[in-house]
Amino acid sequence: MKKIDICLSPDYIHQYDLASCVVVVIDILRASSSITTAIAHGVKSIHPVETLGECRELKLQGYLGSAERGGKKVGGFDLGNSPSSFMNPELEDSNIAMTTTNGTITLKKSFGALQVMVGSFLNYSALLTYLERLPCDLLLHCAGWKGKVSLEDTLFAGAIVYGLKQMFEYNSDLPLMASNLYKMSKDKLKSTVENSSHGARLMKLGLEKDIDFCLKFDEYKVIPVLKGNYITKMKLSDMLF
Ligand code: 3SL
Repeated sequence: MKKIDICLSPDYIHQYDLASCVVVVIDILRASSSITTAIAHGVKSIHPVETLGECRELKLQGYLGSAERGGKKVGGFDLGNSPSSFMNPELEDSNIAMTTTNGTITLKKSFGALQVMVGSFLNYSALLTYLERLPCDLLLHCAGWKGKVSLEDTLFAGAIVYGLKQMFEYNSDLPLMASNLYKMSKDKLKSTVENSSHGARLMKLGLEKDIDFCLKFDEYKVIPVLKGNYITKMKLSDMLF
């Protein structure tokens, strides 16, 4: 039977055999929500990079630059990491280089998997419909915060496990723990996430609207997928079944 597991932070990714599974990268606040929004609004590609220097380099080559550190947009770049900034029609067909505190590192550390995609509440049902039919093992890779575990990412990983019912065998106790967390919190997502450490950090920065948006289910039907070293919209021909 196919197996499902959760990696709670990119610092633990060495414990998993990436080559044998599909990976969903999860950074609910806010990178995976922003990437989903960007791809849904017609951005052609997002190139995740780890450092500000790499992002600057790509900007010099003609990419738009999106850079966030500690929740704030970094000066000198075109965009920060707010989902709403990726709804701009002028971004249609653009190529964006992106660096964020944790999300882009999590993406980079997922390279080498059978397939890597981006998950968020915003594309929850589209993602589940795809994952249900996967012919292989599945790993939910949470971004966390600087190597530590984040409530909102674990919660969303739990929402996926919950939504997939018993289609995958649990490969550790984490799928059960995360789906129990989701079951406990699903009727009070907003207050749960606002009380998380990163939720509180974003609240202090006046970004409550971003939190509200990132917790919306099924705003979009797209699945952002990694092709080579960039993320783009999944097409029928990318599907593994
Ligand atoms: O850690 C990240 O990658 C970001 O998503 C953090 S923030 O929400 O932009 O502060």
